[in-house]
Amino acid sequence: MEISNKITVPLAIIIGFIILGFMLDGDNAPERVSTPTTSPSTTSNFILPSCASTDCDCGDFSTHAYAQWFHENYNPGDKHRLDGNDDGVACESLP
Ligand SMILES: [Ca+2]
Repeated sequence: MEISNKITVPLAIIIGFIILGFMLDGDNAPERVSTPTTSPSTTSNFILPSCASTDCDCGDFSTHAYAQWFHENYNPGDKHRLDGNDDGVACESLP
């Protein structure tokens, strides 16, 4: 009995403080979660070259990034043959 009282009494005090803490916490208003409406831009600065409808060569692109962008988005199956060694990197020779 003595042991259980030594445990339950402090426990009751702690629970009392917790309940009191909730009661004194007047800020029960639900916090508004701001939902950003802006989505990350997925658009690219590159413009589809006119050769896209015919046949593009590495010479039609000014930079490797430009050729790579075209290769990944508009060159299915490497139909323009920009990736001769088929390693997924188009026009390695371009800067
Ligand atoms: Ca390549």
